[in-house]
Amino acid sequence: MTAEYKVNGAVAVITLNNPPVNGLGHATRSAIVEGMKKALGDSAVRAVVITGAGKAFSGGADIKEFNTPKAMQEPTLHTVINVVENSDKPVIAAIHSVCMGGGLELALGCNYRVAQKGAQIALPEVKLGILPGAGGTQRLPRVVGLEFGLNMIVSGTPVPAEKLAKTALFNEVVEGDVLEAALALAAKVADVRPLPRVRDIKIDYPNYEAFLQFSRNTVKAMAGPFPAPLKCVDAVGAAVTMKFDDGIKYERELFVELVQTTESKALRHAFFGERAASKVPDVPEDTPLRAIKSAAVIGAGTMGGGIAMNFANAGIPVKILEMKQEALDKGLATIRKNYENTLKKGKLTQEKFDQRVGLITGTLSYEDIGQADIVVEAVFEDMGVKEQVFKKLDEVMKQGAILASNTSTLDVNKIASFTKRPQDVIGLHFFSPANVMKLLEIVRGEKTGKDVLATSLALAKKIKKTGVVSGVCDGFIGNRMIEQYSRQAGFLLEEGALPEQVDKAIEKFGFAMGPFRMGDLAGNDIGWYIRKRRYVEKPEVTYSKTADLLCEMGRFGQKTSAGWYDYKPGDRKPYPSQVVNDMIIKHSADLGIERRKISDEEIVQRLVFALVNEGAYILEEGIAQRASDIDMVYLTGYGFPLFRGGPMFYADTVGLQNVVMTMEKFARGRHGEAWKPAPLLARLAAEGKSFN
Ligand code: 3H9
Repeated sequence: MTAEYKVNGAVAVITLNNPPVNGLGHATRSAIVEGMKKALGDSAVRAVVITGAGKAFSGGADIKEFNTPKAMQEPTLHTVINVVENSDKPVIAAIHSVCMGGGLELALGCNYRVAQKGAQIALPEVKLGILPGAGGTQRLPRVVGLEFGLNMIVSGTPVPAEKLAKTALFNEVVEGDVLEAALALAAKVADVRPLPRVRDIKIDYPNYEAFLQFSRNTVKAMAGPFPAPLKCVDAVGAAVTMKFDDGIKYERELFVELVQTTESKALRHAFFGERAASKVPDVPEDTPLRAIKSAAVIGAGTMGGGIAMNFANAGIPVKILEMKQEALDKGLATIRKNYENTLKKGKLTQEKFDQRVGLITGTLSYEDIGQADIVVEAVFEDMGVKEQVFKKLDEVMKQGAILASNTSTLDVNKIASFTKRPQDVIGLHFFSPANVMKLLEIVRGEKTGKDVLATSLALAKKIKKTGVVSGVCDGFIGNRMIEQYSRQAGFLLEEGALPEQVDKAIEKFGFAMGPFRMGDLAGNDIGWYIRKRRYVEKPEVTYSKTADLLCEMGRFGQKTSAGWYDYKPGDRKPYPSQVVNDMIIKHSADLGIERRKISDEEIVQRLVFALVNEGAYILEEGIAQRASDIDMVYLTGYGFPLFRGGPMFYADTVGLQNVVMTMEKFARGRHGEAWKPAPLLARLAAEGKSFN
């Protein structure tokens, strides 16, 4: 039963029991209405308490039901709340832990609310691209005020119950057992009439028009491509400008409109994608974890320093190993400076600053790191260097320590073979800047132990990263796909586009940064170095030599104040470069290519569908476990626009048949061989199916 009914003296207690978070799916909604009917029909019952079992009062509507017939099936959440609000016996919500979305809307339909201190209260719908659709926009401002209510609804940020203790949202906020407190209140109010209802409260805000206009302007500037935040303002506005029932109707219309938008579907896809990524079918959830109480990082460069900061931020002491004192001092000084900047911006307290800086120490000796529970190697990307490091780690590290490599492309199985304990070896691929970027690619070697994988996934959570598991292949999920994207970017230059056009087109699509601006930021010499190795190994793969020519000109990017673009000293703004554009045009002529005008649409399709096709190979080969894992890699590590849900989700929204048709068109052009659809993509398209 998804909600239990019990009578406790003269009080009926309805306990939501739909783990994990008492989502208000159809079965739970029906059970609440059943419970209410029983309570109203029982003359011995004088009041009703609604509470939640387990770790939540309620996390809200069941998001999985959205866009399915069940979402609309009676009793809808509106009906449930109407039954509660129209009850002629007082209904009291007893709230603990989590009270969000539809859960809070249900509580707002009750006559009284008692909360436990620490309970997280929120209307987080906006984060899913929708708005509270069961009265939240109309009722919350009536109890916490127009401004505070609007802020909660537009931001979706949880507020601890005690911060709302003085508002009309809660009759009581208690330290102890909330059910007991609710039962005591029920006894007190059982005969009080008329029953207080939130809908009857009038919002008193004389200057509401100016406030709403100000809110619209502010929210518009912050909402980006998402329609929901502005609609939240409109709906909250209705709480002051319309009669209650009209406001509810208006809110409903906006909700129905938003729930169908691609932006909302993309956000919900990312919500579930993030949670799915932490699950590995053959690694049970109860796999015993290894304790990670201390860490070591090899290499005090930008990457090593960033990785070390992650551990320190999570309260884990970390030792950084370097070969030379000078490099170590430089690395430690950079870390300190990073923290100082955060301190200066007021984003870190002095106490936290001291604590974090204090957790990071340096050493020049391998012997000093031997007792660490995990070591992450972040040395030069070369198999010979990795071999030396892992052989040494095998000698010095205690038994049971996790030996991780931050390699971005190299074979983790081979790295593991340098040790006598391949079960302890795993890839932990951080993205630069490692203390900021959310993505952590967790590369599972053939022999990686299940406990090592489970511990790495748990560690990702602890250091606030999105951990995504990848199998071993050249470049893993992210870089293997980006190679195809970069190849297309190069071909576009040869065929007629210039860097600025390519960057602008893909940035307009929503990418944080186009491929050429990104190259200039990361350093074009890094790709040059990788290409030299990669294309010697795979001579059959064609690629544009434009990027090599650029590097031969010494234009490595921002660090040399010259890359695809020109840069002025102390200024990161890219200026189109005449010499580079001349070089590109000359290169086309040398190849005998007649340059043509390329549309922005073609640019976007070639870059994004190149990702999609490689993603389909990766999925079919089992390198990624599921399409949403690939999307999470791109959303959290490569600046793919969130409102488009990731490359695989985006392809689904375009329609895989359309994707394949467009690829067939490209296959007839230059380097058409790159456009052979991956078998999985071809099959799904032919069957009218999608990746997700
Ligand atoms: C809404 O209410 C609309 C109404 O206004 C109008 C309707 C008409 N539905 O995050 P966790 C699952 S919209 C379905 O790891 P935590 C989640 O997928 C809703 N499933 O735990 C995961 O499943 P699995 C507004 C849900 O303790 C498991 O629960 N509400 C829902 O770190 C554990 O999740 C929200 O937006 C749901 N609503 O955090 C709240 N919520 O085990 C969204 C969770 O299979 N939820 N699941 O991977 C959250 O923010 C967090 O999950 C919460 C718990 C804070 C509740």
